[in-house]
Amino acid sequence: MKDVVLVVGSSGQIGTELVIELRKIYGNSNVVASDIRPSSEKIIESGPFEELDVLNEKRLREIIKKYKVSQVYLLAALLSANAEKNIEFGWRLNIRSHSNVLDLIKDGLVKKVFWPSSIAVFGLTTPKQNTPQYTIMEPNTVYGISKQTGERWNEYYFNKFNSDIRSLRYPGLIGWRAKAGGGTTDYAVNIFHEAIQKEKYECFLKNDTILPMMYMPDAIRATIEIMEAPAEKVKIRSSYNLAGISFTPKELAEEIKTYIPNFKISYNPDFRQEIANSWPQSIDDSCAQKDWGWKLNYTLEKMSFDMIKNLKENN
Ligand code: AKB
Repeated sequence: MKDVVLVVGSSGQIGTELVIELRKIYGNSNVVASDIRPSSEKIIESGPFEELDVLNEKRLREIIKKYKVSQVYLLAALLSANAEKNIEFGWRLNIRSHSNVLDLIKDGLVKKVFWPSSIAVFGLTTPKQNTPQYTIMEPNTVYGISKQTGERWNEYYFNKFNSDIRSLRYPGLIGWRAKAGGGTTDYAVNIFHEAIQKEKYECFLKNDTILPMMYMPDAIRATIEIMEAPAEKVKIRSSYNLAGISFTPKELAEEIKTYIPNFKISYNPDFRQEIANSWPQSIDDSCAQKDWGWKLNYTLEKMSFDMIKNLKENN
């Protein structure tokens, strides 16, 4: 019998793409999409969708029982920029959603959980280049602190209760199916939309801000690969570094200009600059490569080509 999977946060940037891929693997009726907001037509029409506020533990448990769910992907969260604007809700959502889902696995209701961490777990005192898996971690954003707390809980639940929780420290994610939602790395998604629609973009980060990013097909593949890996290969139970590709807004704009020659970028840094300054510029993901065979596919060039092609064809 195939596993039944619940995706919490199916209307967001990752959920929109992950549900489609998981339905190809597990079958449409075995992947339950859920969100507090409606999901895309493609998701609602191709399989089950449940309205869910993940803070409502009773309703979460009802859905788990109704579909006999065995795996949960928890994607609901307030990202770095939005959490700074609403610190109490950011903390409550990010922490409570995580513990509601971890308790499902502790209570034996589900077998496996995926929970995303982020490069936001690092801070100003972390080495910025080739940031190691194990290093100083002093995050200074609500989002980063909540992710670091979550990582500690993941490892604690694994050691104490043998809970099979798997996690990746995502870099900034770039995809064409859904808009980015409230992060510091959102510029790298917005720039493509505005380049195509208006041939210009005002960036909220400085031109030379280097951040690690990843194209969504790589991120979705990494997520499914770590979830499908034999349990003994998942040696790190807090969260794995994922490197992606590191570039600046200026370099991305140059790449976009090869397809849209009239494209113009200007810079007007805001509060998100400070968040970006506290994050690593490049990441060492050799543990993910060694433990469960992770390999990146998309370069900056390949990603930009694919983003522009898909945005033009699908708008
Ligand atoms: C954000 O910018 O907040 C997120 C992240 C790096 O986790 N994209």
